[in-house]
Amino acid sequence: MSRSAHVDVVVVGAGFAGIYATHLLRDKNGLSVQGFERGSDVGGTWFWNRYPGARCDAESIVYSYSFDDDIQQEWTWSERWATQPEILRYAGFVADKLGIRESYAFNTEVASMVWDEEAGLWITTTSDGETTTSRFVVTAVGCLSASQVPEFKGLEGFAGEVYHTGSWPHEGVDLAGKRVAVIGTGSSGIQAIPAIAQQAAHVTVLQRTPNYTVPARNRKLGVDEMSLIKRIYPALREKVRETPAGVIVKPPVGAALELPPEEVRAELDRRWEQGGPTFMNAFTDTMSDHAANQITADYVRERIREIVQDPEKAELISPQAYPIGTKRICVDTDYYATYNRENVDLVDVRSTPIERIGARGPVVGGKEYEVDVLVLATGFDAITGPLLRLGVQGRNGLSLNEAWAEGGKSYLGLAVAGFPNLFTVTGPGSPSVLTNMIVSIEQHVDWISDMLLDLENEGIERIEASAEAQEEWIAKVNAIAAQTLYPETASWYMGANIPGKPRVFMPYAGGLDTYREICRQVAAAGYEGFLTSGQVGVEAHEVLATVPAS
Ligand code: N01
Repeated sequence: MSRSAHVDVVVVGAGFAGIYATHLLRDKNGLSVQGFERGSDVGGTWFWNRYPGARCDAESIVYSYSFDDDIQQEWTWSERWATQPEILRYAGFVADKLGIRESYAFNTEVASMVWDEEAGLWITTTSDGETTTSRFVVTAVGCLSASQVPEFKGLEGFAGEVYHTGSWPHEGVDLAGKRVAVIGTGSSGIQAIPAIAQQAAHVTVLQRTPNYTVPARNRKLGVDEMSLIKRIYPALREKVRETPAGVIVKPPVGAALELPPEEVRAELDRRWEQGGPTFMNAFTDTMSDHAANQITADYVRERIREIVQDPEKAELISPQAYPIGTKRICVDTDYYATYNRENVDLVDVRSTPIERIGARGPVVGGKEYEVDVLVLATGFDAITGPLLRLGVQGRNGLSLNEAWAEGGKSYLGLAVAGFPNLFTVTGPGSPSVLTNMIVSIEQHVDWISDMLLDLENEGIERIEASAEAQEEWIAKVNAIAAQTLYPETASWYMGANIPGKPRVFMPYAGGLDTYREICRQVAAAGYEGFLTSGQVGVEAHEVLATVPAS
C-alpha cells in the first residue's frame, strides 16, 4: 500500500490497463507513479464480476499480456475460454512479478481530480479526504466497471438477498436449494443462468430482450498444445496485433449475399461447431447489410428451435427485434438448453414489464414470483460511466460531465480537449469494447508511454487535444458507425441502457489495425492534433519541429 503527496503520474484503476500503465510509466519511463484502486486488490473487471459461470469471450491465449516474454512463457492457461478465477489469478501473478501492488493505494476511491492551471498539476482527492498532486493522470478505469441497477420500485423492501453480477460477493453465494430470479439476459445473464440452474432449486428468468448467443465449445488446453503456443507466441502476438479485433479469427469467406446459399450454410455450420464469436466474422456484409445480417440471424433462430424443446419458449427466447451483432454477441455454455430443464422458467417482461419488486419477489402482471435471491444481470453504464464518476475538472473549471453533456468526446479515445495531461486508456472514440481489451490496452499504454518520453526529451510540460482535432475525430467515429448497422439498435454501445444518457455510438468501429496505424501517424507527425500548453493554440508538432533532435 503506497500513498504519495506528489508524483509524476496518477494512474486510476488496477485492472489490466492500470497494471500495464504502472509498470511501463514507472519501470520504462522512470516516472514516479501513484495508483488508486477502489477494490482491495488488482484485477479490475475480473475482481468484481465473480458471478457463477463468468468467463472471458476472448480466447485465453490471446486475452493475456504480450509485452513480456517471461510472463507468457511462465503462465499456462488451462482452458480455451478462461474462467474468472483463473484470469484473476493471472492478474495477481503479473502484479507480483512486476511489483505493481507497491505503487497502489487499494480500497481507495477517487472523489475528484482537479486541474490547477497555474501549477500545471492535477490534484486528486480520494474518498478519505487525502490529496495527491501529479503532472499527469492516466485513467485505467475499464469500460464496463460502473454497474447499472435499474430503478425498480420496492427493491429496498425485498426480504431476500440481492446481487448484481458486476459486484458479486467475494466469499461466493450458496444458491443450493434456493429459488432464484435473474433479471437480464445479456452476456452476464447468459453465462450465469446455466450455472445458477445447476445449483439452485428453481430459477425464474425475467427476460426483456432476448439476445443472440453462440456456443463457446470450451475445452481444456493440453500440455502439448500450450507448449506449442508458447513456442509460437511472438509470431502469434504480432499477427493478432494487426487484426481488426485483436483476436484470432478465421477471415470472412466472402459476402453472404454473393455466395451460393449452400456455401453460406456450410460456413455457418462450421463456425457454429467451432464455437466463439468468430461465428460473426463469417461474411463481409453481416454488419453492413440487412439482408445479409438476416441470413446469420435466421440461422441462430433455427438452432434455437432445434435445441429448445418447448416451441413457445423457443419463440420467446428467439431474438427478433434487432440485427445480430449490433448488441454484443454473447458466448455461452448450454444457455438455450438450460430452458429444457424443469427447474427453469421464463417470464416475458417485454410485453408485461416488471411492476415492482415485492417483499417476496418481482411482480409481473399482478403476480409475485416468490424467490429467495434476486440476481441483477442488468449491465453497466458503459465506457463513459466509469470516467464520469471520477469528478474530473479541467481548464477553466470545465467538468468532464459538462464537456460530455452530448456524449463522450475525445481525440483518438486518448485525450479530451480542455483536460491537459490527462490520458484515457480505451476511452470513448477508441476501438476498446469492439476488440480484445488487452490488445487495445497494450497499444494505448505503449502510445502514452512513448508520448511522455518524447515530451520529456523535448522539455514539453503540457499537452492537450485540440478541440478541432477532437471534433474531426468524433465526426470520423460517427461516419464509420453510420456505415454499419450498429446505430440502429438501442444497445449499451449507444448509451441506450442508461436513462437520460446521450445516444451516440461510443467506440471506433474502423478496426484496431487501422486505428493503430492512425495513432502511429499522429505520433510520427509530432502529435498532430495536440496542443502544447503554456503555448495554448500552438500545435505540438510545430513546437517539436523547432527543437533540434537530440
Ligand atoms: O449487460 P447488458 P451484461 N427490466 O447491458 C436487462 C461484457 N461482458 O452485464 O436488453 C428488465 O448486455 C437488459 O434488457 P434490455 C460484454 O461486453 C462480457 O450482460 O435492455 N430487464 C439486458 O438483458 C457485455 O456485452 C462477458 O431489454 C432489464 C440486461 O439487463 C457487457 O459486458 C461476460 C432492465 C443487461 O444486459 C454487458 O453485459 C459478461 C429492466 N428494467 C459481460 N434493465 C464475457 O467476456 C436492464 N435489463 C463473456
